[in-house]
Amino acid sequence: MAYETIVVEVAQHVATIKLNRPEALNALNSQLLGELAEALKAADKNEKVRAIVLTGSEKAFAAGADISEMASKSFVDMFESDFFTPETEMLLSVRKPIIAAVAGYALGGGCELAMMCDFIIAAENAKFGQPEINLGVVAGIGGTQRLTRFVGKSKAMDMHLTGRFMDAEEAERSGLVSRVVPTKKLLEEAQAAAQKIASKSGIATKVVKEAVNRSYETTLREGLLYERRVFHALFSTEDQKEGMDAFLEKREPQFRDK
Ligand code: CO8
Repeated sequence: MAYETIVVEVAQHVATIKLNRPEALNALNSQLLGELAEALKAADKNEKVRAIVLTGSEKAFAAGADISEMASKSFVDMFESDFFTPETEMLLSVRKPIIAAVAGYALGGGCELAMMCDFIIAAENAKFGQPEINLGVVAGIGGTQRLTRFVGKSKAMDMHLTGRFMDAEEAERSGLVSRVVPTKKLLEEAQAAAQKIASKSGIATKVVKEAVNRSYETTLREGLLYERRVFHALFSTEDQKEGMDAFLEKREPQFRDK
């Protein structure tokens, strides 16, 4: 499918989806989010793809929801269209791991989009923020909930209430991002991480994703029970036998997702 606001490339079992509205710092409008949802669905179905990298430009991952598209909307418009819920729910339904590779601005909906991915690798020039307060609104696709879980109440309140930005170093220190890399190397590092994931058992990576995400949704006791059951269940796979045999035979495993 031909996209106008994103660019998709598949190489070495990794789909790289690049947000591409440079004239608006990748602001998220309905066309972009629709195309992103389509591309994610296609990548999740594509047997050649085993991991996904979502990125933007060096200047902006995404500077938030498109303000020019939203400005004149009424409550009824937002409510009836369930503004961007179906598109963003699509991202949450993807079963393959998604890495957000963030350079430049990740603001408002852009920060929220990055937080919906499985982990974030930040470039040294990354800037995260939830500046919706400056527009007289609040975050709308998870910013008050997810940022709080990542960085704790105090920093989340600070960012949401003052609208200040967090740089890459603070984001790493606060647990928002998994690592910070030189800006010029961002895509290379994110793709290398995705290729590493792609070399694992596709069953185990999907189970990891489900289990870690479950830790946000349930009690510790239920989460531990779930983990124990899926750990036991993986002993029914050929990949478990292959992984453990390969270790004992001192060779690289050849996983077959079976
Ligand atoms: N929407 C629309 N256009 C934008 C946006 C945006 N969010 N951000 C930047 N642009 C446009 C600018 O209007 C400008 O266009 P033009 O050249 O035609 O005037 C172009 O991008 C370049 O921007 P600037 O000239 O402002 O660039 P600077 O380097 O001076 O500043 C900033 C960069 C600091 C990022 C600045 O552009 C800015 O503050 N942008 C707005 C950030 C913001 O408030 N984001 C939150 C938006 S609200 C939101 O995300 C709510 C999420 C709720 C859920 C939605 C689901 C997706």
